[in-house]
Amino acid sequence: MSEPEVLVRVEGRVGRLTLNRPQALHALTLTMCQAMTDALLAWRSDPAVSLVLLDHSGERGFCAGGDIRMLAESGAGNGRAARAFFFTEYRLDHLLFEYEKPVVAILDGVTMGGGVGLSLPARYRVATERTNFAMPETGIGLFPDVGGGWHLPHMPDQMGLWLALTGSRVKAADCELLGIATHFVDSDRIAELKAAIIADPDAIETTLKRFQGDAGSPPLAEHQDQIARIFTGDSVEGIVAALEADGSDWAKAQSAALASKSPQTLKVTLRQMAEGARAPSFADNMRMEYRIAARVVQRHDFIEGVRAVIVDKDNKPRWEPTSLAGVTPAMLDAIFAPLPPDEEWSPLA
Ligand code: QUE
Repeated sequence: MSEPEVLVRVEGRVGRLTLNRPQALHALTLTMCQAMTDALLAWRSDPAVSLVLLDHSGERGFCAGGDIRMLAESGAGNGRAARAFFFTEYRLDHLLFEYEKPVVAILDGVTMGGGVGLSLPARYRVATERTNFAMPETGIGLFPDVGGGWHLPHMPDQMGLWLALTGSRVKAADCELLGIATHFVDSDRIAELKAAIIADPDAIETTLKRFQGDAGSPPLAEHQDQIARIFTGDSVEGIVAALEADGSDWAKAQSAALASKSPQTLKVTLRQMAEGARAPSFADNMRMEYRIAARVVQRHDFIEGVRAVIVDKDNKPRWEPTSLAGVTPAMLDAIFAPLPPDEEWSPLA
């Protein structure tokens, strides 16, 4: 018997979900999403469980994202396994979003893509000095899914759109600034924090206060006004032009980042953020994201992006279309169009 990919158990009155796929930085598989969903459904009505603790095993990283090799292999074929994964993963993200019992997520290390989808719905989100947060999907021709269309536009001063388009990585202090982290605890006190939560889950708020450390000042604050001014409007071309007009070293670095991303994905992402900001509910946003995912996973840029960044690691993806001008409104309309009614995403009943 090999180790389970998620450790599921109840300790005291705490339901504990521990991501346990350290060889892949705990990147999510369908099995992991199903195991977490089953446990959360059982604990929802179990009076013996009063709080859920979400963490990872071992030293490195909370969760790198999804099982991206599987998704690309499936997307190159009939896409069925990829759609099944997204369907189940988004139901899990939604279940966490609607969960009545408090959830505590410990973001002690890499927290990207799918790991963001699991943790942002949690009521308490604990960062450490090892937290490394990003939505890097534009770099592999995917898009910032797992609820990105809902969470990112709700961040202050367009900084969520900046995260989404550039794929930038941020540390704990910026996570506090962005509202990603509710608390900061030094990583060498995390084991003690978990023990304290398990010993008295009802005291979660006072426990977190007692362990609260100092993340330092957020480097992103220096660029907050620039981001608010530049990362706005209804076109990626407009953002690129505003960066050029700004001309600062920081703006040049952002231009270079955008120039390396999939033009298709940049335009998909901007439209996703605009539609997600208007979505009446998280479920409506997830229905939109599932439509996008079902299409994008079978398109050239995702398969090529995974080849260049994950498989061959040459970091030289050949995007198609090659330029923003080549990505037409008709292409975007096809990616965002409703699916046949029997293929649409729906939340768990
Ligand atoms: C964008 C992504 C992912 C990524 C890199 C990107 C992603 C993901 C991984 C990843 C990283 C390390 C692993 C692994 C997967 O990288 O979703 O199995 O060991 O899971 O630029 O979306």
